[in-house]
Amino acid sequence: MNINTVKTTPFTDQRPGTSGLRKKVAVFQQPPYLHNFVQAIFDTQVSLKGGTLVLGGDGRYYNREAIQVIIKMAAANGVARVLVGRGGLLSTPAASAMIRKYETQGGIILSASHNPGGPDGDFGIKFNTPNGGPAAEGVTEAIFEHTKTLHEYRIMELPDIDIDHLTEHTIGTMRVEVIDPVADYAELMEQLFDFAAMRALIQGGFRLCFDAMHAITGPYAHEILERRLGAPAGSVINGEPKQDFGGGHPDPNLTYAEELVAQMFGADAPDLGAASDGDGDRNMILGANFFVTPSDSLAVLAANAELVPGYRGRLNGVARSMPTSCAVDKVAEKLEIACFETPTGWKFFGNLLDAGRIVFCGEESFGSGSDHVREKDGLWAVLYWLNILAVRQQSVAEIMKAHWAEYGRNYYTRHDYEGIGLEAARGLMAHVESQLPQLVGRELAGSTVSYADNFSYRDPVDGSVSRNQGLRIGFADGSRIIYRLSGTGTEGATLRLYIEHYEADPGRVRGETQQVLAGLITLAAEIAELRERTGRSAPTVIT
Ligand code: VG1
Ligand code: CO
Repeated sequence: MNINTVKTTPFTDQRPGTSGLRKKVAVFQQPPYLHNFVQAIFDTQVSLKGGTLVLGGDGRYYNREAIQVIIKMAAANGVARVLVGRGGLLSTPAASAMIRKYETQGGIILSASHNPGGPDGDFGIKFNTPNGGPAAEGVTEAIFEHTKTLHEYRIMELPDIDIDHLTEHTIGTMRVEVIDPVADYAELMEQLFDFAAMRALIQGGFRLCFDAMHAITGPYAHEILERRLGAPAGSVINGEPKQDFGGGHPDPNLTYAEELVAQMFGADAPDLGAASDGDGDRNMILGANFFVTPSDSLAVLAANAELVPGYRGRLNGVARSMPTSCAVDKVAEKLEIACFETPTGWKFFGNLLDAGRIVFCGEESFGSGSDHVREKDGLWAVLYWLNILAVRQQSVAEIMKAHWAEYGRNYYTRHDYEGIGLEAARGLMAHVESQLPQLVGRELAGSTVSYADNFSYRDPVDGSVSRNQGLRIGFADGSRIIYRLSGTGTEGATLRLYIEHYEADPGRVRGETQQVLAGLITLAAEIAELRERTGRSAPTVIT
């Protein structure tokens, strides 16, 4: 078998964003775009030489082709062993679990997460470090720097290998093991949760509906919810992974998980509804006629840790991303545990988890997780809720209302303006930022602005500093307005506007979230000259 050293020209646009490098499929399909980025990983992550690499993806279009390229490049770059999910499949949390369990030198995950797939959709690639988590900024920057000067890549000349059967291959000095993508993950879940109590709940007639959105979690949900927990067949819908996610948008929110939402807000709704995204790290939780915001969900997980075997007696700290609502802060205050505020993106939780300073972390973008892996974990959150429901014997709505009564309620919404021009988006952010110093101390929308800044984060573990992580305006009454530009899109810019209002007495404010927040939403638009600068009068998606 020949190793080819191929001359290449560097690209200038391979800087990873919030979660890996994401581009249109057509960009990745054009050699040597993928090859260059993969070579930059091998060149900079030197422990992979002679080490083990976990490899898998969410099954989207171009996943299989990319897997073959990476295997051949791994062989040519001296990797000793590759663990690849059967069919090239691995959910993001399962890949993280596998990196940790087999103590590998890292993993490559192929996914553009919640972005649509198919030939005209998006593709992505992400490197995870030996802790199982997305590479920290220092690592992604080193990879990016290298892509700018790369002149050759190495690839083994060989036919495609069979990744559809649980077998082993030897390629030169490298071993490739095709592994069951579900087994290790399912076993980990059994260690964390009270499966007996959950089985009993379901046997007693509790009904659930899990929407896998034709993405990666289908096989995981069939195995865990239906086979191991005994939920009747049909409890998992859209459970067959498809390369284009069945033409849908694999983003578990009230807009895109239509079929699930119709069931959960229809007559005779199941007791628990849930959905996950393209790569299985997000979750949406619904009760019968009830939506749980992701920020509230994180708070509920933390408040109920004593009910769950894997977490009883060990909750010492929590973290949330800056734009996530402060609901979990209230729980941390009451439990007298640490609470950290990090920039958006799971990579910022890694150090805190590794150092044992937090057990739970989460984001408003339908992500929550714990120290069991180093990624957010969609199905984990669903099982966690199921465990709570089995113990408390209350409905999702009852649990949420009792939570608000105890901790107060953080009304919260995110408005996304997708596909606005890059220039307009940057101009808007600069305009907001220029006003921040003058806002402090002013009385706006019924409260006084107590701080207004461009969020920057100093990692308490390694001291590294990340700047420009979003513009925030905080009020004396706990309300917040936050502006951020997305770092996962592949076209133009997406502005995210996050609005929050805290109500200590949940009985006092009546009305829908959008109504309660209307004053702050209008104020946020005015400060940003939103309509004038973007030409939009309404957001693309509201969550
Ligand atoms: C979005 C979310 C962020 C999340 C990221 C990756 O990033 O806001 O909270 O971590 O997606 O999620 P951005 O930069 O577009 O706002 V996904 O499920 O990759 O895995
Ligand atoms: Co995802």
